[in-house]
Amino acid sequence: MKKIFSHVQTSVRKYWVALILGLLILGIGLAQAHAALLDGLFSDLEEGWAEDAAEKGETLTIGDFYQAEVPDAHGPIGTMANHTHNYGEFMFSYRYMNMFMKGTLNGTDGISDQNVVRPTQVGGEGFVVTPTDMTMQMHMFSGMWGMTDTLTWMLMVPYIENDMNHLTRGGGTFRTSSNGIGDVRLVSMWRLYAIESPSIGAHKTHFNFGVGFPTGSINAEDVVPRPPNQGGGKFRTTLPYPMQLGSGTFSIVPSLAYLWGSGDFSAGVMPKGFVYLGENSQDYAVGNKFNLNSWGAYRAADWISLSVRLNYEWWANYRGADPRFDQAVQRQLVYTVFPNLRGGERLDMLGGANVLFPEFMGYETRLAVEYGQPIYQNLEGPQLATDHVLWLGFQLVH
Ligand SMILES: [Cu+2]
Repeated sequence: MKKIFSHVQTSVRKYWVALILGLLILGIGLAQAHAALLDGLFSDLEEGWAEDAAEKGETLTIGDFYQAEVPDAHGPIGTMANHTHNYGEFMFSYRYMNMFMKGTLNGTDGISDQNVVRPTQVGGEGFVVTPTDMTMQMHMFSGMWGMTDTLTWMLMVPYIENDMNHLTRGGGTFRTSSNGIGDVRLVSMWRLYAIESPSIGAHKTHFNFGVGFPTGSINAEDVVPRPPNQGGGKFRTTLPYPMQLGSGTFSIVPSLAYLWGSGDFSAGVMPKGFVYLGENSQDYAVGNKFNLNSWGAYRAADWISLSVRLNYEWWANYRGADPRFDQAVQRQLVYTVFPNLRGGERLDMLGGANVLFPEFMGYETRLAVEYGQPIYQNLEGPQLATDHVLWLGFQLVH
C-alpha cells in the first residue's frame, strides 16, 4: 500500500506545470465571477455606509486597497501576503531571514546540553548526541502581480541554508549543514472589500489561497562522526527532520487578512493555516501549522513606519516516520529523528521598520527590517528552542 502511495506522489510531481497553468486559468474565471458576486454581496452594506458617511458630511471611499506611496501599505517584512495589488501592478521582493535556535526545551522547561546526553540511569535524557544550536537562513525571492483589481498572484521561491552544532555523550562536537531550494509556494489573493472615510478610517480584508509544491529536498545528507565503539571515523548520512529543506508533500495554505488604518496608525490581523497533504516518498508528512499574526504600525514620517508584531504559532508533530531513521530512533541517537518530538507552540514579539525611498521612474523601492524573540514557547520536547529571528527585505513596486 505504501509503495503504491509513494508512486502516486512521484507521478503527481510530473504535472506541476499543468497544475500551475490550471490554477491560473481557473483564477481568471473565478476573478470575474468573484467580482460580480462581491458587487452583489456588498452593495447593500456599501449603500448603508455611504449614507452614514453622508450624514456626517463625509465621502466614503470604496475599493481603495493599495497605495504604493505610503510605507505602511505593507505589513511588517516577516509577514507574507499582507497586501494585494491593483490591476497591472508588479512587485519583486527579496527577503533574508536568520533564525537562531539554541538550547533544549521540554515543554517550557530548559534542559542543559549535558543532561540531554547523560544516560537515563543517572538522571539524564539518555540521548547519544544533542543539537546545541541551529541557524536557519532563508533567501526568499517573491513576485506579486495584480492580474485584475480583484485577484493578485504571488510566487515565493525560498533558498534555505541550515547549520547545526552538536555535542556527543563523549564530549565531542561536530557541525552539519544543508542548503538548497525549499518548497515553492503559489498564492492567489482575493480582495474582499475596502472602505474608508475620515471618521471610521480604512478597513480592508483579503483572502489568500496558497499551494505549496514539494520542490525542497527531503534527502539532504552530510558527514557525521561514527562513535569510537563502532570503529570511529566519519560517514555520510541522511540529516534529521529539522535539517531537511522541504516537506516532500503538496500543502494548502489559506489565510485571511484584516487591515485597518487611520491617519498615521495602522494595524493588521492575519490567521493562517498550513495543511500538508498525504505522505511524502519517505512515508511521513510535516506537522500541520496554525499561525496568527497581529501588528500595529505608526507612520513616523512620510518615508518610514515603525511596527510591533505578535506572532503566535502552533504546529503539530509529524505524521508517519522516515524509515531511514528507524535505527537511530531505536538507539535513541538524537531527538531530531523522532517524528513525535516535533510539535509545539510559540509566541514571538517583533519590532520592525519599513522605509520608503523616493519614487524613481514609476518604481517605488523600499527596505524593511524586523527583529524579534519568543516571549513564550512550549515544545513537545526535548526540542531545540528558538532564540531570535531577524528579517531584512528589499521590495520594488511598479
Ligand atoms: Cu506586493
